[in-house]
Amino acid sequence: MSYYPLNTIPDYYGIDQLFSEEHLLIRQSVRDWVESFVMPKIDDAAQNHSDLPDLMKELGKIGALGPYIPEQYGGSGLDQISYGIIMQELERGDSAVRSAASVQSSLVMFPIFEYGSEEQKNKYLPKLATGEMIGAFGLTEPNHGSDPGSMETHFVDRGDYYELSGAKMWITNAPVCDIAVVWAKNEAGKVQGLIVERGMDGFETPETHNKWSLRASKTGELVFDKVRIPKENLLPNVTGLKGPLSCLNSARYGISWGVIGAAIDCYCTALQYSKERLQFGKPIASYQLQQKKLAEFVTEITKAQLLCLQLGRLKNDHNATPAQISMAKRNNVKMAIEIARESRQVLGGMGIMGEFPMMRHAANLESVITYEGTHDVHLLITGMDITGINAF
Ligand code: TGC
Ligand code: FAD
Repeated sequence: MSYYPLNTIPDYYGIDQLFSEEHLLIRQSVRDWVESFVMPKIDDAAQNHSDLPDLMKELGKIGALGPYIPEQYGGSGLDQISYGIIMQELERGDSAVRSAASVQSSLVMFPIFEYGSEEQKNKYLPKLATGEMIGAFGLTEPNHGSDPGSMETHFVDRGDYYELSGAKMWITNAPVCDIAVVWAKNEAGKVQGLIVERGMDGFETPETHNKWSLRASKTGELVFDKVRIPKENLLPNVTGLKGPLSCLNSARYGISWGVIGAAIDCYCTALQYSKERLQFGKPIASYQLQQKKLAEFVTEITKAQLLCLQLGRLKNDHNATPAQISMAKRNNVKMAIEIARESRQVLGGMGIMGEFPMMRHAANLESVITYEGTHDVHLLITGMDITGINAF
């Protein structure tokens, strides 16, 4: 259970009036699920560096996996604003929960739906939508993070099959994945996507231990030692870096919404605590310095909500540009991490304790500000967009 009454979750500008009945129903059902499934267990999971049991199947049951994928393939056929709302509610619980849903939806189901053959869609999407199958997305490598175009992982055509060699690093859900969508260079040096299945000879997924961030999420490597990939596992309908980068557009959009949830959890906790905690004979909420923090939190959350709503509308119309998505990802993650850090101070010493969410969110957001393009990479994308000059 959350520490604060759920009716204190802010809608300062009446943005709810701009959502449809369906949007509000979706939000309520995901919010209820987070209260019952995530909130009671998340501190233990993060403290113990373990994931929430059956998380992916539970996410499948509430329709959080591939919400915008057509129902024909097991998705829910929802719009982009619904997808954003789901991400916001999940990340109010924990960034690890949103990460699980966004990797599965935007980085595994999306490329298979968008670039896969009909056989690939029918084989993988329904099982990914229920969480019966867990997917991972391999783009980053030990030597190439912000610059994925220089990747070394490659495959060669051996006649009956492709032979894949190389390694990916920092991969969400690698240790527990059943399949991985892996981006690698063909013999012409062009990037293509391959679906690699657990159990293929030469494919290993060692776990990355001792993270201080996203502790309720499994992270690891994908290692390929001359793995034989059946030819039918190549994604046939995209070649070039735009393949993986288009998946990132969808995931970054979801993160822009998601981190608002983490900020809300911190703000609502700080607001409630500040009204209960007495110092010098008065609630600390009565002091101007604390009010300044709280007022700034709700202002920043409201601005982020409006940014996401308009971005969602653009996305529904297929008009959102990658640079617009970069702006929202960068702005909103920074907003959330600052609220997590500052709101911890409102709780004084209690703010460092696991029974309150701030330290967990702040630590998680250190990953979120780095993955899916770092804070600085997104600034350079905006810079390039407005000046026409590439500063990478
Ligand atoms: P550049 O030459 O600019 O572009 C190469 C080709 O790609 C096209 N393109 C895009 N297409 C679709 N969407 C986008 N956002 C695109 N950005 C670029 C571009 O038009 C071009 O197409 P074509 O047809 O001309 O070939 O590429 P570059 O090598 O200079 O790099 C550009 C840069 C730095 C912006 C890009 O590589 C980048 O975004 N780097 C950051 C890497 C990143 O975000 N990695 C994320 C890994 S996945 C992850 O973190 C998952 S965490 C999940 C979780 O747990 O939630
Ligand atoms: P680097 O690229 O080495 O960057 C280091 C620093 O240099 C950064 O501050 C960066 O902004 C800066 N920098 C780089 N280039 C420039 C430049 N041109 N100008 C100025 N500054 C620059 N990847 C996946 O493929 N799949 C996943 O599922 C996935 N999950 C992840 C989960 C976690 C928990 C984490 C932490 C990462 C995950 N990643 C994943 C990887 C993530 O996308 C990368 O960490 C990220 O893209 C940055 O790459 P890097 O860590 O190699 O940093």
